[in-house]
Amino acid sequence: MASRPSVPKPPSPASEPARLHDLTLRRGSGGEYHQIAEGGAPTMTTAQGAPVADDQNTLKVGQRGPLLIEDFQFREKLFHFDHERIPERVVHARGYGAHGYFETYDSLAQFTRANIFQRAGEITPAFVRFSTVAGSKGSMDLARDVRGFAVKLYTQEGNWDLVGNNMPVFFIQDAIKFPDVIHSVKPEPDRAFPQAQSAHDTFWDFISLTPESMHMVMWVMSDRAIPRSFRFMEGFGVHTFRLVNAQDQSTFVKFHWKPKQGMQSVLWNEAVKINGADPDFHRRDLWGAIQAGDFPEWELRLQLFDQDFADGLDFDVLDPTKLVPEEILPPVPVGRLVLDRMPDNFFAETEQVAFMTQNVPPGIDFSDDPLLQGRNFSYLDTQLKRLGSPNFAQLPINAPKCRFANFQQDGHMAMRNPTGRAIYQPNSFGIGPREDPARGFRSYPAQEVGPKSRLRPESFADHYSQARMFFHSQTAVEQRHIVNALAFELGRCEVPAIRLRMLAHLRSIDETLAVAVGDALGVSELPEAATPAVPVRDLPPSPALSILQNSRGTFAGRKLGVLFANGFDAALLAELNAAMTAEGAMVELIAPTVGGALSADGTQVAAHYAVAAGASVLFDAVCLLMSRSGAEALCREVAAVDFVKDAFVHCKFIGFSEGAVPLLSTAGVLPDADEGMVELASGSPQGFVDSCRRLRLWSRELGSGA
Ligand code: HDE
Repeated sequence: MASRPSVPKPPSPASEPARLHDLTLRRGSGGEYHQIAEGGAPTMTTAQGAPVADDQNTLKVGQRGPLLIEDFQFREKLFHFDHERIPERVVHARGYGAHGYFETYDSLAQFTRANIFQRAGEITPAFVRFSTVAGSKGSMDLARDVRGFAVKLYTQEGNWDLVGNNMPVFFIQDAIKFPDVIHSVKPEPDRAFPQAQSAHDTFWDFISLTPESMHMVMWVMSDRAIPRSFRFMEGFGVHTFRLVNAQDQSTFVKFHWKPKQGMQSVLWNEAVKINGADPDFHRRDLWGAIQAGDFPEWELRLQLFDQDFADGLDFDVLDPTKLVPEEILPPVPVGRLVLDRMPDNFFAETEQVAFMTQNVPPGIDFSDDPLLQGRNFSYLDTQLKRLGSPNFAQLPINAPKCRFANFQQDGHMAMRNPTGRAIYQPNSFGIGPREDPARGFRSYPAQEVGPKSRLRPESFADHYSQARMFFHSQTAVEQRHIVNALAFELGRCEVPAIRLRMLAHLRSIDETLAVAVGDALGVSELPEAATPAVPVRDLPPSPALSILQNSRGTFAGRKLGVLFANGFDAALLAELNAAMTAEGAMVELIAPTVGGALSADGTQVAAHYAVAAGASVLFDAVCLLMSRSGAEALCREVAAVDFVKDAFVHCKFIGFSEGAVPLLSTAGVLPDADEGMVELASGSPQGFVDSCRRLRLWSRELGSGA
């Protein structure tokens, strides 16, 4: 008698629900769900689980067609492909995320009952997405733009999303202006360009008609808008929030993320070239660092204050175009965020993650900042559009990691419906979750009175004093970059009246700034200064706002690019590599071809890049190791000459062996031009590493007029 075919066993109820890809990839060891093809790979199936015999050819009549509509396998495959795209985010479309954790230093129970801040050493899983704002999903990483810094903390009392930026202020004071500022910066609708750029008429038209944006514009024209890496930028919650403790007492709070790696930006000329050499520069950097085990880390610091402190300030803490200088109120470290794992799948995690400002756990609450209040509407709304179903919170990347229970049911793609007969409260069946007044979220009972109105508070009226403070807080090098950025951006505006309107604002911020930008634009006569609504005040500079005044004096986390050619000193290369590794830096090798080059002692060393693909803009410092004849051969390669020229003009430290001098000469760089040129010989690399800790030799830029 023929034996009965074995029947696949159903999954045990305790196991995770069987998903298509689990069936194929994870539950294969039991053998219940699918056959294993020859070679041990799981058998390909349709989405319905039918094994696929031929994935190379459609079902046809004869050999040459026509196709048959009964080919369900082909139709399913194309149907799914046709629907792969979802709408990109209307802002912050281009982003990159990573997993990690937050570690609480000490209990903050005095200020908040938020579960995440109750116990020293508490570890909370986190997901962070960095982004640019204006560009679409496929735009380049080094656009001059604000960077999003969105953190999802999966706390034991619900997800807390701190949806911040790498700048502590914003363009507008009221959420009703958000579509306007974004429409102005996005590609102009009639011509559909420029992509991922603020350097065009509509952006500057809007800005020049919106004095409240002046402070933010100074940030966006500064080097903060062209960071070297996501790893080297600060993050800010921007708005004033509240912490609320168990006694329902409120403390105002501003959130700051401080990178352990220090801050660093690139030059504009470099950014433009990076966008060509590697449009994914920031993505690749985060990916590379995490894969190499060099986990980026930020410290969370809080500025905590009460109403009396707020009343004593000369601006309104509800105004998102203002910051509280760290010198007035130093932020207190309360924990650290570490990113240590890349997503398994970009779409499932980074693309489908849904950040929402309204995701706050008990103990964290909102202030009346009108921008924040508006955001609390927008983020939920946008998720429905983008993810297509009210069940987006059931996606693994969005689902809380604590227990959750409610009576929400059905809708597209419902994967987790309530069980039992009664899905309402109150019910007398004793079914389902109940409220918990003691543990549950209670809004801070702020007293709110006043007539309904559409008014901007008078306390929001000073648009220039902090813009001026920001400019005065920068070093001469950084101020010069701001001037150059404004001249570049306004120079790309075609309407002269827009340039002049901006110059009028700049005069109200700082006269020397306006004159420098006016000169760079070739404007012979500056317009009258804009008339501020309230007198501009001369605030003390805040050194915390400068990148260069806060250098950490380390090359850790940075990258050295070594251009080497035949006849190089292999021992010197090994020493450099060892010294850089000890510093916590990475070394990548560039040679005439990826095949590498032959050392003086006859060893062939392979390269990471051919010189045409390994531009020096991709590195923080460079070395040139080669014999004279190796250098002479490279002198004929434009990419090799540009490598040296760019590294010099971008103020990078350049280590070189004596043999590289012909290449330096062809690039127009004197071997003893300045202290940034370091001749290397075997036994000497540590001195070069020490120099690299300064990151850039800025005096070179001022000297060269670059
Ligand atoms: Fe956003 N913002 N925003 N924003 N924002 C979005 O939500 C919005 C603002 C920020 O990586 C959208 O899921 C309004 C300030 C980040 O997924 C949308 C206003 C700050 C991200 C939205 C602001 C931010 C977003 C689009 C003015 C810094 C990316 C996609 C009232 C504190 C999050 C989405 C991610 C994304 C609305 C202003 C940061 C449309 C209405 C201020 C980092 O909901």
